[in-house]
Amino acid sequence: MFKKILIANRGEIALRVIRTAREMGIKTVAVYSTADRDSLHVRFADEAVCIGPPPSKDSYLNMSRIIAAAEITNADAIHPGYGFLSENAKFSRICQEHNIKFIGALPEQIEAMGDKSTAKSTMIAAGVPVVPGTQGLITDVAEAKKEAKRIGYPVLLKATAGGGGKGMRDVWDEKDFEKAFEEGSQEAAAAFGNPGMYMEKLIQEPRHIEIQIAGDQYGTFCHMSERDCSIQRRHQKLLEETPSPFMTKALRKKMGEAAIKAAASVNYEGVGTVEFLVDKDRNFYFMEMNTRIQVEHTITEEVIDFDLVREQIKIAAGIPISGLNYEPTRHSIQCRINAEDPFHDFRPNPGKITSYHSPGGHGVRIDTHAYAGYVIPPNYDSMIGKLIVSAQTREEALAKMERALGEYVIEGIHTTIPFHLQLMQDKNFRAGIFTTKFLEDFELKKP
Ligand code: MV4
Repeated sequence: MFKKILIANRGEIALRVIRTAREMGIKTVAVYSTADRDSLHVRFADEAVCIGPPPSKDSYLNMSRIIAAAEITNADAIHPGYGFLSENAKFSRICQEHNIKFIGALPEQIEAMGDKSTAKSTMIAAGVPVVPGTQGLITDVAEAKKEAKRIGYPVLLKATAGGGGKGMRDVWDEKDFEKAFEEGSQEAAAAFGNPGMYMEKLIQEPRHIEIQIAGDQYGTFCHMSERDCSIQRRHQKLLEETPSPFMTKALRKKMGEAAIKAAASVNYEGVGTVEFLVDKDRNFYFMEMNTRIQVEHTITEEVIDFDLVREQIKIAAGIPISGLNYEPTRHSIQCRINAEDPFHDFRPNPGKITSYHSPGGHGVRIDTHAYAGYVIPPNYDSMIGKLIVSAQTREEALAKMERALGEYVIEGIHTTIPFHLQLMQDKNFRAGIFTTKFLEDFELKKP
């Protein structure tokens, strides 16, 4: 087992990793930018190394400084958390070259899943269902138009370097095809330095349901239930829950098996997530695979009673997994608490938390780095915490979430708490009737 893990991240996820490492008897090293001097991850780690100024590119994304910090502290592994370098193939490779175990995917696995069009071809070969569309990239617009006619409008043009919907364009009529293609491709080139585009049939009113999986170094895999992440706003998830209200036992088994096929096709090692779109008839289609621990991993931990970070560390250390698949035994919901003003277009709102009181009681979990007096720096993600509740049924979990949100006091900044409180009142949400379009039509009432 590792003796010392460096955590190449900040905020709640850095704390999350430190907690499990301590339980496993593993020492921790925090790295931090000058903006994060007073952060809890710095205080809770056994050692801390300042790696640079506030901009991410000079600190949390600076590979040579992070490797240097690992070398001077004698860390034998690096946990990248989510975001930052967590899905960076080059960083995974550099860790390998320095004999430091990257607690995440191997470079080849990250590369295989990073390019969406390539990933899709890999899935077709592996027998994982994908949305009908072009095989590979669009090189000839006239050809692509013929193809669009064959699969039938509406179609969706996607950037192969994609993520966050950048470069994506839906096309409802042949006359709009060329313009959408040019615009999408230009947007992708500007955002990712890669103009490559491919095309799919547009799935209307889909749900976003993802499957948590794990694979070890010996080719054993398991699936660990699903998460419904349909409640998103401009590709930012705000609430996740498991089980999905749309799930059936039969569908879970089918999607779990497909997720394992997807992971096995790239010899995946570690914990990962396979994202699917699910249509109204419960057809499901591979969307992408995330080769990292995700923000929403917590709800899975609650319903299968399992520490996913511990599993990540064990797999990286070469310990085999059992290969048993998991069924949820409870219902869990996570609300993301962001320093944003929901009444002004979710505008980020960094600053000082003047007072802080967090909810508690049975079935309530809070993963956060926030405290009274903490100053949220403007340089990073606006998520300051996650409120997770678990109960025997969805009804009980909803009631508990509403109660916990009501107890949560964060003063000095605006947060997404009022948004979540209103969401809990929504009739369709309460009934489990929602798709990825839900928040487009959701009307927030001014207080
Ligand atoms: C789609 C789709 C409909 N049809 N693909 C959004 C981000 C990206 N990685 C894939 N996305 C979508 N792909 C087809 N063929 C709708 C979306 C989509 C979406 C997916 C999941 C969660 C929220 C979403 C919001 C808008 C669009």
